[in-house]
Amino acid sequence: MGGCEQTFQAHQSGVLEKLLQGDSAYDYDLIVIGGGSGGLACAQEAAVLGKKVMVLDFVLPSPQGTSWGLGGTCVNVGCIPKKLMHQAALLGQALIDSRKFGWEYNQQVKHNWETMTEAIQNHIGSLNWGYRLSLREKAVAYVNSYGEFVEHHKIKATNRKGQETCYTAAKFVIATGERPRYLGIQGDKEYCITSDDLFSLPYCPGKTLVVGASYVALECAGFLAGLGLDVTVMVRSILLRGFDQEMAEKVGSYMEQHGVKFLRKFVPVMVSLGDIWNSFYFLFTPSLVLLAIGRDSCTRKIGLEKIGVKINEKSGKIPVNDVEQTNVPYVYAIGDILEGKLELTPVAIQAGKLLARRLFGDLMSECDYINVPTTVFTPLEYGCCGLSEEKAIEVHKKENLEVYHTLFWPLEWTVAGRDNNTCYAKIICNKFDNVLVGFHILGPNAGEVTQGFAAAMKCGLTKQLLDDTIGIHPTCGEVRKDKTFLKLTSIDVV
Ligand code: FAD
Ligand code: NA7
Repeated sequence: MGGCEQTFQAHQSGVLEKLLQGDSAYDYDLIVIGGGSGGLACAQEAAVLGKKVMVLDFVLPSPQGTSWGLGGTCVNVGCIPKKLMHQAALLGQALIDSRKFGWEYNQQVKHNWETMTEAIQNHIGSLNWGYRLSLREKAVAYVNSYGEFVEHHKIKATNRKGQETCYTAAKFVIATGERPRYLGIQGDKEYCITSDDLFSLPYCPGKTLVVGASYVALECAGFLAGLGLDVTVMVRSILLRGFDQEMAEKVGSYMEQHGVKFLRKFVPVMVSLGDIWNSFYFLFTPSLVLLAIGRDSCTRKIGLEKIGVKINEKSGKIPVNDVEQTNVPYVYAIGDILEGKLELTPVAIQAGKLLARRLFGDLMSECDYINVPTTVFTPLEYGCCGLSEEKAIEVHKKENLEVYHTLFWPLEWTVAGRDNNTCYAKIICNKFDNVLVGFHILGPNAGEVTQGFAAAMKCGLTKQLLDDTIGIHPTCGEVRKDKTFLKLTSIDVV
């Protein structure tokens, strides 16, 4: 229909032959580019469903030369080492508390960075190995090469030695994640490190300047200070952009009370050996500068323009529809590179698994990106699910909302003599149906507490149901009769 010219062209380019032969004309049913949280979940699920699958994973070394094994950001330079270092800092606090609980010890207590880092890196090594094993067991072909589209349905894989091999597939999933951004000022790549380097740093960083004020910056600043280091955070504007600002300020003030310094409304303009000049041109001399100023999507050097996959030119993110499909129908995308979605490991995993089941199984359900819980592992942990107060007001309007809050003192902190009137929980409800649209908690084990609330919110938790729920005593998650959430009114001073 419509003339034969395009048919001749399709014949000449080989497309027609492939169309007639069906998917069997390709080397693989599915090639996944990126073996991180999302990519591995998707590849393994597709293989379990009987498909021939390949995963390409390649780590370009950081400007400081750091690289790592299979598993992506979370396992190697994200959630896992970060939470373990947070735990190391919490143990330091527990040691202090322990004396109040009767523990007596004479030895001088000090922290050994090298011992911690080696133990964490060994654990990561075992996880890398586990992933390789798991791929082998499921017959997923793993290729440690950099993938780049060269033409429709065809990818070039370049290994460490520069050897190139091409592979074809019926479908592709892009799961290439993000890498830390640099400032683009003199000396930044030479003298600064990022989270990509911190967790395997072979020496104790000493006096540290953290540039940036989002969760990666505050978490790193928090555990470094918890390990006894002199830490300053350079903040351009606000803390924890995107999170509830009342909670963000409380996170910051707890850190400040516990030894972290904040340089507000500053940006660095130049870094020279050991020194950093900021926007007011005074000199700061830390032993280490850690940049945590955001992350760039790895989408600009993978040949997307060759096959016509659209990206947001400004952010580098890939827009997809509700089934994670890009504008090129056989190419899908998941994880941190998605436009407008949450950058979290469980989100990438869920999206990857469901995508494979929709493509190759009989499942139809889509990934639900609403009410995804998360936790910021700062010294005072902050867990949340649903909307921040600012976002709730934007979406539902202030007059349609009711906000309840409570301060609490964890039992474990009482005998230890730790801060009273610091741990805090807040819920934001729709005035008309009483449904919770936001849950926020600051306190120990905030992640564990928030997970349960997230399940309840998925079931449509209301304030009434929360009041009717009997708590587990004594915990931070309970909603006790004497500590029930109070309505936040304009006369409340929090
Ligand atoms: P990634 O896990 O980043 O995987 C992408 C992989 O693709 C990488 O291995 C990369 O090297 C590879 N790759 C890139 N380009 C190519 C190519 N062309 N060819 C072959 N391979 C390629 N999330 C949480 O849920 N909880 C946390 O506590 C948490 N903490 C974090 C702490 C830090 C410091 C950071 C940086 C992130 C944290 N995250 C956390 C976020 C989480 O790590 C990411 O959301 C998650 O890893 C995203 O998974 P992904 O599959 O999209 O990409
Ligand atoms: P984010 O969430 O993108 O935040 C970046 C932070 O760095 C934020 O506080 C910015 O301040 C600050 N920033 C950005 N550029 C600069 C410059 N030039 N100078 C000083 N400060 C700057 O980044 P994260 O690394 O914390 O996290 C990104 C993702 O990685 C996250 O979603 C996780 O999935 C893991 P601002 O508020 O813009 O003034």
